[in-house]
Amino acid sequence: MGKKKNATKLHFILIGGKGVGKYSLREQYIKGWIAPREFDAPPGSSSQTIVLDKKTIQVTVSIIQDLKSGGDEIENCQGIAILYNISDKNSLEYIRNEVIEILKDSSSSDAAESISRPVILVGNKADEAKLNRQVSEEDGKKLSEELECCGFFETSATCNENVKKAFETLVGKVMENHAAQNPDNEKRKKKSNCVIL
Ligand SMILES: Nc1nc2c(ncn2[C@@H]2O[C@H](COP(=O)(O)OP(=O)(O)OP(=O)(O)O)[C@@H](O)[C@H]2O)c(=O)[nH]1
Ligand SMILES: [Mg+2]
Repeated sequence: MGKKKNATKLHFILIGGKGVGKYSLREQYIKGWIAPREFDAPPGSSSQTIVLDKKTIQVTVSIIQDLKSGGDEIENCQGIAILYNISDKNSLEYIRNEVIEILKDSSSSDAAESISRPVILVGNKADEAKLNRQVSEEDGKKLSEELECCGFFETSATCNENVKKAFETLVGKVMENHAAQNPDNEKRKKKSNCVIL
């Protein structure tokens, strides 16, 4: 459709430990589809076009399965969603022990400072909170503050809770940064629109 022609293209990545719900969260956000429990997820990325604040944005979401070989995608993305599973405390430890290190720029020793793209922290499987919670909301918040995330959300991919809100916070933050970095572009666009009209 013509609408897609001028879409801003954003590429996000999902990172997290085994079975935290990376595929389910992505499918829920992009397709509104709940993956069956034992579904063998195909590799690759998934996209959708959204309109936020009157801007058309094509959001592509890729899953990083292997931290060691995902370097290029991590380097080139505009936003990162780090996932853990609230019913598996090892999945939070995995972020502390493996993920933070991979996201760091070699130039800085401070974890938060060195992650230059917007990051959200997502505690998935919130629907299991009553029966199986192993990570408190406080501990999730604490980690998100340490990493200076632009958002922290407990989500349920299965029940479609907070999924859209989490991704759109990331989209909003990236767009805000773009606008702050290119204030002239925004003005110029508005001006040229006036001339055309
Ligand atoms: N209760 C509950 N189960 C979920 C949720 N999201 C995913 N699951 C289940 O968790 C399991 C793993 O989900 P996936 O989406 O395959 O997770 P993944 O992170 O891609 O898994 P790997 O690729 O194996 O690391 C599946 O059985 C899903 O049905 C959720 O929000 N709530
Ligand atoms: Mg998967």
